[in-house]
Amino acid sequence: MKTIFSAEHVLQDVKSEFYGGKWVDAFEIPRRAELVLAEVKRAGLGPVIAQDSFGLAPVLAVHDAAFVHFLEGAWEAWKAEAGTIPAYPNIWPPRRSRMIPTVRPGAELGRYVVDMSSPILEGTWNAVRAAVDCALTGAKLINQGETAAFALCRPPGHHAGRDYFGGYCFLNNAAIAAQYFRDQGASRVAVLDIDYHHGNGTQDIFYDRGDVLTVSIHGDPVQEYPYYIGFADEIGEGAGQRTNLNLPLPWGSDYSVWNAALDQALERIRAFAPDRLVVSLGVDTFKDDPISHFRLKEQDYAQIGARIATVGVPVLFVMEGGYAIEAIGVNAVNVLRGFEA
Ligand code: Q9C
Ligand code: ZN
Repeated sequence: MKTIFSAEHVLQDVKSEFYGGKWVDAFEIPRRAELVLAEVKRAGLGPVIAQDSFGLAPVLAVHDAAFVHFLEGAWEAWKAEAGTIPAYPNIWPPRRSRMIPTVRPGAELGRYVVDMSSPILEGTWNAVRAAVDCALTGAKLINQGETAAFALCRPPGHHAGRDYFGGYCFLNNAAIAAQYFRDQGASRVAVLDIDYHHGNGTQDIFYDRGDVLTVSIHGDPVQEYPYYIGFADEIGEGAGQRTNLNLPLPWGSDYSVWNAALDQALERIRAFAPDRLVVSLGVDTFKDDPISHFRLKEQDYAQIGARIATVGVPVLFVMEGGYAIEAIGVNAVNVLRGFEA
């Protein structure tokens, strides 16, 4: 399969993360994507191509316009007040706030970001747009007849909602691609999120819609980011009733436990009979991941890919998390090779 990769990902280059009450070396770093790319090439997965430009229309089909324009101008507004230091919030709106716009960049940041893991830097907007274009280019390839494509997106996207960002994510690459499939004629689209963390942004975006099935296997939100959302009783609402499936698992889950959840996920996806499948491909389920607590091994990822292939619909793989960087390439590419085997 083809891999879509943009060199512009390096523009999102965070040095430190506030983690466990301390500033530590950042986990979501440019080297992640470079190592996945190196393994794609080493393994001979297929051609690596650049992204096309799709503009903002497909982004605005998913995200709130004021939010998108905030992200677009956030660095310049912040720089004018704070200078060229990373833009972090130090305040968030309390529940029942009226959300009246302010003229202060820090207050606007707190309005839109949910945590401290996703600072805005000078190059953030360009990196984010390139990642979206990688996902859309993969979707376009599939619409042209490819059975699968790998959008090597960075920064990741699945924690970004219609009007918020966080968890290293800014715009929701997978959700934008899923909506693009709908707008280009697919009747039903499924999103399978196998990142260790719940795909809260994707769930939220499609929660009241019956045309996009969202399924996520993830660390139980009583223990894990993004907390607050991702519980098993969240099934969708309105027209989206029963088109959201959450499969939370406890810390320490190994592949036998995880694979049983995948059984349920695939059964639901097959019953939905989608025209297209988007896989939010995080490999932070790996046993050595520094911020996660599942126990999957290198070889398990090939099994996952093979099992996803049994659904028998075209699949767009979209890169999400994975922070054990010495293994991220092998684990991600094992899914893709397992799919093709
Ligand atoms: N103590 C992705 O994998 N920090 N995002 C959690 C928990 C945020 C992960 C800290 C983790 C976000 C795309
Ligand atoms: Zn994750």
